[in-house]
Amino acid sequence: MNKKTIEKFFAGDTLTASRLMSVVEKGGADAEDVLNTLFPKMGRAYRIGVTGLTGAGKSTLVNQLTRLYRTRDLTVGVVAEDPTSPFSGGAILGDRVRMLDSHGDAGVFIRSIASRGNETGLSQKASELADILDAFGRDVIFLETIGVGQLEYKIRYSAQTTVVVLTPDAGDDVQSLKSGLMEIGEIFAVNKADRPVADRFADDLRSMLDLRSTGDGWEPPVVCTVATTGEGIDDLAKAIDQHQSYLDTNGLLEKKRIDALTNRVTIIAEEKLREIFWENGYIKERLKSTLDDVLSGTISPYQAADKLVTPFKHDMDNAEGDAR
Ligand SMILES: Nc1nc2c(ncn2[C@@H]2O[C@H](COP(=O)(O)OP(=O)(O)O)[C@@H](O)[C@H]2O)c(=O)[nH]1
Ligand SMILES: [Mg+2]
Repeated sequence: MNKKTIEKFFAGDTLTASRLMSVVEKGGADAEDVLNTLFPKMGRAYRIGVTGLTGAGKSTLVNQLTRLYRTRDLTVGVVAEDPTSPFSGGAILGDRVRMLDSHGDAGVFIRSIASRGNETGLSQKASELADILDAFGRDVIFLETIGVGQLEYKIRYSAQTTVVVLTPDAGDDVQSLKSGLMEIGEIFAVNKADRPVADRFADDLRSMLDLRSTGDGWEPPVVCTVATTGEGIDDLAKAIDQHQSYLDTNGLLEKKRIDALTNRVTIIAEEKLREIFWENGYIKERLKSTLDDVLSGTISPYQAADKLVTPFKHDMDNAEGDAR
């Protein structure tokens, strides 16, 4: 990264920040360089994960919360995953439009990433874009992610507080909700509470959460919201404040930081290992010959895979021996 870019970034130039985020989004060596250079300045922002199914009202809620945080004079960054439209392959326009509310306010920086089908990679990208906003000096960063299955589990590692957004959809009861979402929620927003069944849904959710034991002793509150009108937003913000001070007074912020960084290093190391493996000439060569053996029925896929990884395992065993 050149010195001038770094200077401009730290002087608060949004165009430079935006450019660096594009570099990070693309990935590769340049992205690594940016993330390495900015790393010492990361870790100051408070990150709030907002997750839930598409259409639950996450963007609308984030918009309302952003407005509220701005009245507290906090600067805000938003990283939002856009669901990919099956027709255009791009981000659905509506999502961006709804977020336009805060445009023109230099204290709000919104960045959306279109999901490209690579969902595990996406959460990491979202975290890395949040890292940039963190280094850029934003006080609060919202990470809006689409919670599906296992994937949102990873989000927990990059946010201090995770808000799960649910809707009281007709015919849906709490039990049928994806368990993954239930596990990661530190605060539950029952949005679209203008629907008649919302109160019952919230009660069901509360009694279900009562049965759940949380590892860190925090009892996740359930807050009813109507994101379109702003009803319940104050309560939601209050719940976030309470969670933040809970983490703070119980020394859990540091624990989250350790978990997050451990998770990050692990993921990156695995990625690098995979890359090194498949770029290796010997492996490329060996893959062909072992595949021939599998195709002819001489060895099984497991045996073939063993043949590929054995030399690496030897090297690692040696390294382990040397370390002792
Ligand atoms: N009736 C009602 N509609 C809402 C509410 N919150 C969001 N919506 C609408 O639900 C749709 C999806 O909202 P959006 O924020 O884009 O959801 P996301 O996909 O989770 O980000 C939009 O048409 C919103 O206007 C709410 O509390 N009540
Ligand atoms: Mg959205």
